[in-house]
Amino acid sequence: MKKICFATNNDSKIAEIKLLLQNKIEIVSLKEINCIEDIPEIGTNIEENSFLKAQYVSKKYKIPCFADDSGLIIDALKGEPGVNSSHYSGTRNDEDNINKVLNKLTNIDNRKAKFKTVITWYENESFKQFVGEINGTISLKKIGNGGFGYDSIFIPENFDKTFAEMTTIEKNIISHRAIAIHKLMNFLNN
Ligand code: ITT
Repeated sequence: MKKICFATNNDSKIAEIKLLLQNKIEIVSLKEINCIEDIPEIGTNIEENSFLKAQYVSKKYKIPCFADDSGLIIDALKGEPGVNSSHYSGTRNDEDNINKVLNKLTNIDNRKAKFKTVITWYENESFKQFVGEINGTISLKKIGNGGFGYDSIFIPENFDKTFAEMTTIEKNIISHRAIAIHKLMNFLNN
């Protein structure tokens, strides 16, 4: 089976993606290829950062690789936190980031938002990108203990609970990441 590196330092993303791939692909982590340095994420949008992570790892470590860059895009905040989702509050702390979002949305009725994932596949100097999106709303407060990141304030469309109230299997049926991964799998199978 071909070994592919998933260029992320986020263990929750690895857990979600391993469940989605069901051993159809052997994933190696950054630690397993001894990539312990910070990968520069200096792009101005999610597409660019996804590309930069995949390109950096594939070129330097000579391995086929994919990277996932994701963001929460909130209508009433003109698309924020978007590409800045991981450090929206000025720290990389999930609680701080969530509190900043909830504070900014105080007394705002329009709570529409979407999660977006861009996966970049990079191999032998060529690349391809796959996008997954899911619409939803931002809850009034944090609800649920599962998931990671902004999961406890995101209620996907047609549901009445947050991602953090779902199991990983439930989230994986509908999530932005799952949509992008299925597109990557179709591409790799062809
Ligand atoms: P890598 O760059 O190492 O993959 P990261 O956690 O920095 O890990 P992103 O830049 O893609 O990943 O994530 C931006 C932010 O969005 C970060 O705060 C994540 O916790 C959050 N996030 C990403 N996917 C999410 C999801 O499915 N549910 C909730 N929050 C998510």
